Amino acid sequence: MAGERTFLCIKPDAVQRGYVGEIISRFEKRGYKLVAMKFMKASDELLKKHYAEHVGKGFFEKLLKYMSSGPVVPMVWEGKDVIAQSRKMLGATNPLKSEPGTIRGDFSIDMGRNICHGSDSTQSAEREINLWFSEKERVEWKSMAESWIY
Ligand code: RTP
Ligand code: MG
Repeated sequence: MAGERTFLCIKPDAVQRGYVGEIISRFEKRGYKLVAMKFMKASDELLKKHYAEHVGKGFFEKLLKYMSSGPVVPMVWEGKDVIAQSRKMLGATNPLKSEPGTIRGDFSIDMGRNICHGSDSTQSAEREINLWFSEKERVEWKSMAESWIY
């Protein structure tokens, strides 16, 4: 459905390397609609909730250090099949396994510096959107381009 929403988060390495505009641009150009966005440093408390499924794993402390090392750009995007499509656009978790043309495949080479997060399911998307954004921070608006996209 066109109203499907996902949570994406541009990670600290991408902010430092100047890829914020490029990443946003890929989702805009594909035809997805931006619903919410902020620029912030994520607290350990928030990141532990966000990556709850990974707490206790061998790579967790490194992941926490990486994700809290600088500002991030959390966002909500909307559109047809956006959860699955944005994961495809990101590429595989390990950038060495990401196809060229994907965000990770084009801009990264290390698993611990993989540029951008995307929700992996409907349930994760709902949980992550609610975790990072209040209802007031989500902007309800009509895109004038929509009738040319759908
Ligand atoms: P993300 O949640 O960030 O979108 O990444 P993902 O779904 O593709 O991968 P996930 O399994 O959820 O892992 C979350 C992040 O943890 C780091 N990681 N390191 N073995 C490792 O060293 C390892 N495994 C995962 C990556 O930064 C990954 O994106
Ligand atoms: Mg994940």
